[in-house]
Amino acid sequence: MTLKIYGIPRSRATRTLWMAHELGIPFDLIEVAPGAGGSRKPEFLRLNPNGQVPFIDDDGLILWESMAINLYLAKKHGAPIGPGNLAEDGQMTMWSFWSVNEIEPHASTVLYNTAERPEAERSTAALTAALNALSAPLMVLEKRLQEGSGYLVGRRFTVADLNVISCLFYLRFAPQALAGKPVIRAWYDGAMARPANRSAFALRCSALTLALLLAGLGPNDRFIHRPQQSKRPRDPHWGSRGLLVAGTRNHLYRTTVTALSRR
Ligand SMILES: N[C@@H](CCC(=O)N[C@@H](CS)C(=O)NCC(=O)O)C(=O)O
Repeated sequence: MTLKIYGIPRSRATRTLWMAHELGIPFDLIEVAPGAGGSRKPEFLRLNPNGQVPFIDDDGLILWESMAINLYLAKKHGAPIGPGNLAEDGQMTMWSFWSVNEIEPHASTVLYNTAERPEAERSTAALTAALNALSAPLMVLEKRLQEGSGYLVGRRFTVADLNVISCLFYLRFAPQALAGKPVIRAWYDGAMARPANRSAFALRCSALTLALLLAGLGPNDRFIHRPQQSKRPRDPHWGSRGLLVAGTRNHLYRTTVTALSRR
């Protein structure tokens, strides 16, 4: 049975979509928006009791947690993007755990306080503290990439790079975070330019994704306040070119418009 990926590109599901594109495997994207109007509906809570996306159904195997999903797919399909042996498996797991523990919480704080929250709710103190907290792990990353010829594991692009970059993505409105880190910068830019990344990320800008994002909002979702935002910095992965690519790529997906149709 074809792999089913639940989520929308404007969520952590992008990580899984990127992975699926890297592997070149067929999949169905079941477009479920995060939130009360989507992932927290009873039919989806039965599949992921956490009420979040992404989750997958791989021939009856239900998995949630974006990093675990990507590592599962990596192991299932193996090298080059997955591990070629147990040692690589360990290293890929290590970097993935490291990114959710050492990078993602602080990088999320950076995102909230540079773009995601309405300006009035942003905290300079929280932003500064998060950037400070990232300083040591980013040095670790810079050093590793220098030693590993620009990659984390096996001197090639793997799920480890993909998973870590998926967390670094939250720093896109705070370029100062990567100032003085030329190796990370080059590695990040190279990964974001990969055709598989382009295919997955292009859909973040599609009209359908945006409609579904709105459809997922429930009365308790804080995103409901977004219209109050006056200044949202330009998203480097957003723009007319993205919309064009999204339009032409849409046909590649066999899409079930779940969140909208069930509202
Ligand atoms: N640790 C989880 C986090 C998943 C998560 O927080 N997903 C968000 C979208 S990016 C979500 O579904 N939020 C909806 C909600 O919590 O109601 C993962 O990496 O998969």
